[in-house]
Amino acid sequence: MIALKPAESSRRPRADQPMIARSAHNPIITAAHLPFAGQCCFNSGAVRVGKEIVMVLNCWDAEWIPHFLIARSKDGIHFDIGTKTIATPPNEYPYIGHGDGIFDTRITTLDGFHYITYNVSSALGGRIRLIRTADFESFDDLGFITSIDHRNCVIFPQKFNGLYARLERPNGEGSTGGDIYLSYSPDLIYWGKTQLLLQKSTRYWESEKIGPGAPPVRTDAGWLVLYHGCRKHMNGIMYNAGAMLLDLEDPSKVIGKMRACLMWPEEEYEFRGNVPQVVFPTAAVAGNHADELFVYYGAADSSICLATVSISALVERCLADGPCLPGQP
Ligand code: BMA
Repeated sequence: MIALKPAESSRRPRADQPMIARSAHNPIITAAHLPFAGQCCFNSGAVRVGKEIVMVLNCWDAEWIPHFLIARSKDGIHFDIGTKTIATPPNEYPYIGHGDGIFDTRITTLDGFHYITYNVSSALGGRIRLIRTADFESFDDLGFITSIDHRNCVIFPQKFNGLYARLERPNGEGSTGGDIYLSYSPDLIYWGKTQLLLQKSTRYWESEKIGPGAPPVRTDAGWLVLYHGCRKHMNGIMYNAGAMLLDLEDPSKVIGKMRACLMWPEEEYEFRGNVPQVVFPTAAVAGNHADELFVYYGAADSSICLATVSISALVERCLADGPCLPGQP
């Protein structure tokens, strides 16, 4: 007779990624928390405003119509979710009724405002749109800030030589793109001086495409950027998370980058959902002490999760691994 052993938890410590810890409360926001009958919520931006964390919660109702709701939390885990949606997909071709509608919010606090970027689906490809708010009570729609076929746009919380800066990924994967670019703007609306920042494929776990995840976090050693990196395998595409460090004065310089994946799907809630095997970071905000980051990420396109990470450990790891660019061992 075979003796059956109890199942082991998949939350086992790993020697190669000691710095990221998933919250025991995960998933922290699911469809069950929504103020209406909903399908799911995922990939939502967040910022710290004083003692609160404010999230622009991206969720879909029972008719699969997208909503952006304002959610607030004192501990970063339990959120009070508002009922008023702050954005809806444009009501005309090529946007109306297409795909997920509006999704992937990110927030950057800059010059006394909070800027919310998000993706808008269309029959011709996705675009990025921008909202500005001072208080998360009233909102200005600043319109589209990219042409067709862009996604994953994060704005730096600081200007460089008088210009705003953002990281973005023109759409595409496989042989047709999937790399991260840096652009500048005098006014957050018109963008240019675009240059390639980081190509996919420096490591297998990020071989299919990469894209900026959370808006950059300023540290003494450089800009810490969490991003997603995907690999294609026999059962689809797996979304992992990585980290890189950019020069403080010149963010076009990658000064460090983790060789290993920071985080990859391991838990059941990251494997079971609308799109299995997805961890998708969208926010990195100050945690409970000076060295802690709260990382918010979407899991399996179905729920929102929290992980904590030590800023200094992440910075040290990026610097120790070096720029780690394509073609370098
Ligand atoms: C990306 C985005 C994300 C999503 C991911 C996995 O292209 O659309 O919203 O989490 O795919 O489906």
